[in-house]
Amino acid sequence: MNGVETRTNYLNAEYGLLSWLLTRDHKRIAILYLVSVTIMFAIGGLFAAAVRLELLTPQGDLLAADTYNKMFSMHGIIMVFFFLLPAIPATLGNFLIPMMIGARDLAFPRINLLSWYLYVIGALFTLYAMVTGGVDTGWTFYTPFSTTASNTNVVPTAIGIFINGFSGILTGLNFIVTIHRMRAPGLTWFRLPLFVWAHYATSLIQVLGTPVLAITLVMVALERAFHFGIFDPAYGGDPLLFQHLFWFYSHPAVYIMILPAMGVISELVTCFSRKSIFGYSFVALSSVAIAVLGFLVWAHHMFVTGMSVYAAMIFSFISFGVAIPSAVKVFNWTATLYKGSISYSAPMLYALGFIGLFTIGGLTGLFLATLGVDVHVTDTYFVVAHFHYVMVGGTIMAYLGGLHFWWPKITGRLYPEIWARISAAIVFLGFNLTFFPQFILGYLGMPRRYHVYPDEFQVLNVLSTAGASILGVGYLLPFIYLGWSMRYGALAPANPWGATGLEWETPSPPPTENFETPPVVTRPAYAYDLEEVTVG
Ligand code: HEM
Ligand SMILES: [Cu+2]
Repeated sequence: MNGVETRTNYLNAEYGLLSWLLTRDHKRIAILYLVSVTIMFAIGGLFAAAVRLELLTPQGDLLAADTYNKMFSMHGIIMVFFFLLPAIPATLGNFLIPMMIGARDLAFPRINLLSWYLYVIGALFTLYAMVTGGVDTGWTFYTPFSTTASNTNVVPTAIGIFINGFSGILTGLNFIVTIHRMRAPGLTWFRLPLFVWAHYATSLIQVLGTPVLAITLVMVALERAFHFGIFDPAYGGDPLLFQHLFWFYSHPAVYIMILPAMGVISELVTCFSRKSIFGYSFVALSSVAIAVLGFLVWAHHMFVTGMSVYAAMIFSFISFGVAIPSAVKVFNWTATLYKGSISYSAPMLYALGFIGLFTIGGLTGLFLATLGVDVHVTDTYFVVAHFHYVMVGGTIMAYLGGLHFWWPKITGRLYPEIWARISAAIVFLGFNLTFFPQFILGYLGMPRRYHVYPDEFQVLNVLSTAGASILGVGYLLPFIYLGWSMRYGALAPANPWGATGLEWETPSPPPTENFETPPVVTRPAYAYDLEEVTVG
């Protein structure tokens, strides 16, 4: 009993702040990220609260117009670049990928630590830009507003995002090399956990796409400082070029946010239905298909910018294509649940919530990809509702589900199941009350990014703000009880869920070197059916 507590693990192997700040252990770096992205999530959440409070009434009574612009911009920038993009890969991915493939660490442990420092420096730059005046361009930095009209801190914010971009590129490179080179004997590609496949595909986008964003931001900065005439027509530039470059990165980037989430959901769905995942290789390869196809559809964000109708039709058509691999996943999860012996533990509640919300988010993406519909709802709350369904209803649900699932492994403590289930229910209800009315608002024509609106939209906005308060409570509860469990939670066994996967074969929390003896893999992933044969 006491043995569990006194055994050396990555948490108690070394003491002191420096042992954390200079660590090369992927597990400790994952914790550093966990703390940092949580802080950023809280800051981004405060900006969201300001926006939602302003929208409680039709008048612009809480915030002045330009303050409101800064609030939603800083909300979007922090949430997208400093929370959604790194949340799952940098915390769960960092912690789990080496363990899931039976390795001691990532291929480049020092580069992993450097990635965290780049994240922190990028975040500090951006926060500095925010406290010294903020930025009002929205997270999309559209030109010519960002290059010529805005007199806010565009350049320092862009520098912060630029630096953070290198954090993502290096993490992606690290994952790719690790997954190629460091798999345990017997761990063939088609025995890899789907979480690893999803991160492999995500890493491809990070490495191939992020440099485009980085260069684009440099061009915005140069244009502001020197009027090179890249985007400014007055000097021979093209403001639409910015949107092409931005969305060439940012459409694939939405998959940097959702693919790791899908990886988490695959793990949860098989574990809590005690069945091997339906169509494993389709789920695995659909991640790669999404990563590749995601680079071909950027112009569906630009249907109303005056491109030719033929170009628009082609981009519309390809956008439908990119929905197919996502639909394959949803279909395969559902088929896995079918006749499964389902347990409704908190992580599974989050997974089921994900499937429902992501389906709504994805299907409304098809509405938007439909030319005629998009022209009607572009830049309305319909778009806001769509991407919140995928990014908040998808990514954050999966992140919370995964955090609960692997919490015993990470901390060596169990969390209180009842509280976790209550919170999952509150998050689900609060989420739908916040964002569903926004579909209707958008359909009725309420534009996004306005702080004053006609009276007839108030009821739906009040519902949305009320929902946001409930959602806030739902997010606050896990902070409290997960924090509590680190000290008072029951000690976790190595494999509290009876799950398959190498990470469950090592003690909770894992020793510094992950495995006492390097594992050898002899089975496919998710051999839940085989498990029963051997046990029974
Ligand atoms: C899978 C995860 C997805 C995420 C994370 C996501 C995210 C987003 C975001 C952030 C925006 C708004 C960009 C802005 O600020 O203007 C957006 C808009 C859009 N999304 Fe998605 N999306 C996803 C899936 C899809 C799918 C599957 C489709 C279509 C097949 C789609 C089609 C669109 C279109 C056409 C727009 C542009 C709407 C407009 O501005 O008029 N999305 N999405
Ligand atoms: Cu897109």
